[in-house]
Amino acid sequence: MAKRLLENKGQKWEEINLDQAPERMEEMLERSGGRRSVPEIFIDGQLVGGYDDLAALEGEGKLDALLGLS
Ligand SMILES: N[C@@H](CCC(=O)N[C@@H](CS)C(=O)NCC(=O)O)C(=O)O
Repeated sequence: MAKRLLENKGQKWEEINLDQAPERMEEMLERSGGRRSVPEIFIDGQLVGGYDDLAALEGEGKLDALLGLS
């Protein structure tokens, strides 16, 4: 759902799949402040959170600005 939302906004992203790159789990925990659920979404290196956080930003009309679209 996160990918669909970002795709609909014409965004590209780097996806790190922890199933394929388990060695990056520690990095994710550091960058997410210990959050273990996936996805953890970052925009310009800043933690947004999971899909629900991304969708909340969209609902509040704040996502486009974060993405540099407005
Ligand atoms: N609130 C999060 C929930 C994400 C979530 O529940 N992800 C599941 C996989 S689909 C997960 O990581 N479960 C393992 C865990 O919570 O440690 C979101 O909207 O992204």
